[in-house]
Amino acid sequence: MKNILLAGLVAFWATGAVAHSAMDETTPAHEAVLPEAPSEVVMNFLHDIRLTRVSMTHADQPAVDLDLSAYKGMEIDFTVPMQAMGSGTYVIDWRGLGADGHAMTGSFNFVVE
Ligand SMILES: [Cu+2]
Repeated sequence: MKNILLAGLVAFWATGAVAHSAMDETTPAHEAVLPEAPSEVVMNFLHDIRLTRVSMTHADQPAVDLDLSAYKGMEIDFTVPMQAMGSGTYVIDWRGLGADGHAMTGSFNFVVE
């Protein structure tokens, strides 16, 4: 009985997480091709979120965490400085918590020529 209840709860959480299509848009846009690397990334969400970690991977470099110290609480739009590292593909991975406590993660990428 306990296992059935647990399975039901896990299914509920999974469905809840999927129901949040959290990201509205990003700048640079996902899969954008840019002539120069930007100095910041902008992430616009559909609902307030507390970002807990944003990391950037450039080409073959190890991931580096971006500075979220300007944001302490729930926000809907984030502008996060990033260090330009030349041409190649940049992958931004983010994770955070929604207002109801659901963990959310996502990723977008762009290319600098
Ligand atoms: Cu939720």
